Amino acid sequence: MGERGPEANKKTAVLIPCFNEAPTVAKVVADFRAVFPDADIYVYDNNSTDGTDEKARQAGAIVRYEPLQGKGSVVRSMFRDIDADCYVMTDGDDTYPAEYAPAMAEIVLSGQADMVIGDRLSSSYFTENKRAFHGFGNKLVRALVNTLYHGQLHDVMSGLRAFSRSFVKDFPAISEGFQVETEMAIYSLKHGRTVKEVVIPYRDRPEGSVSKLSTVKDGAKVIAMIAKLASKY
Ligand SMILES: Nc1nc2c(ncn2[C@@H]2O[C@H](COP(=O)(O)OP(=O)(O)OP(=O)(O)O)[C@@H](O)[C@H]2O)c(=O)[nH]1
Ligand SMILES: [Mg+2]
Repeated sequence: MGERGPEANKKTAVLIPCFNEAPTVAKVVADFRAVFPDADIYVYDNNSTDGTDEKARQAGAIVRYEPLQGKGSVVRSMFRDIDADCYVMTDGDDTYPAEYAPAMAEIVLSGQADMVIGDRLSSSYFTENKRAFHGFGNKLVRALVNTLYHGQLHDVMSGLRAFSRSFVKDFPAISEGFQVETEMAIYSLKHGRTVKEVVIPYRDRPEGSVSKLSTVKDGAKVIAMIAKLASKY
C-alpha cells in the first residue's frame, strides 16, 4: 500500500465485542494492532466476569462497557459512539485471521464497498468448526437470505467484516443478539448497499475458550429475524 493510497489520513477503528473472552482477547488485540498500527482498537465488554476487560486494557485496547447483554446490543452502541472512516469488526475468540483485514479495509476506504465480509464458508470453516449443526445452520441461513432477498452471499454470519462510515451510521441495529450479522446482510440487500466478500481461512476456538452461541436457541432467533425483516424493512 502506497503512502498516498486511499487510506492516507483516514481513521480506522477496530471493534471487538466481547463476553468472557479472557483466554484470547489479548492475542486478538495484539494481532490487529500489528496489522493496523494507527487504528483505535476498542473492546466492548458486555458484563464479562473473567477479567476480559483487564486483559484487553493491558494489551492496549480502549475498553468500554455495555450493560445490555448481547452482541447486537454491543454493535448498536459501538456504531453509535465511535467515529472513523472505516470500521473493522472481529470476534474476541481468536477464530479470525487479522492479516486478511487490511485488504478488506482497503476495499471500503477506496469506496468499492459499504460492507466487506470475510468469507469463511468458502475455505476451512466446515473442517475447522467442530459443531456440525453450526455448519448446517450457516448453510440454511445463507440459503434463506439469498432466496428471500435475492442475494449471492457466500457467508452471511461471519464475524470478520469491514464497514464504511455511512453503513455504520445508517444501519438500524434492531437485533439484540447473534441475529445482528443476518440483519446486516438483509439490510444491505434491501437497501442497495454494496457488499463484497474476501475468502479467509477460519480456525476453531483454542482449548479452554467457550462458545457463547446456543446453536438451537440462537439459530431460531436468526430464522425469526429473517421472517420479521421481510415485512419490516
Ligand atoms: N458483547 C458481547 N459479545 C458477545 C456476546 N455473546 C458473544 N459475544 C461475542 O461475540 C463473538 C462471537 O461469539 P461466539 O460465541 O464466538 O459465537 P460464534 O463465533 O458464532 O460461535 P463459535 O463458532 O462457537 O465460536 C465473540 O467475540 C463473543 O465474545 C454478548 O452477549 N455480548
Ligand atoms: Mg466464535
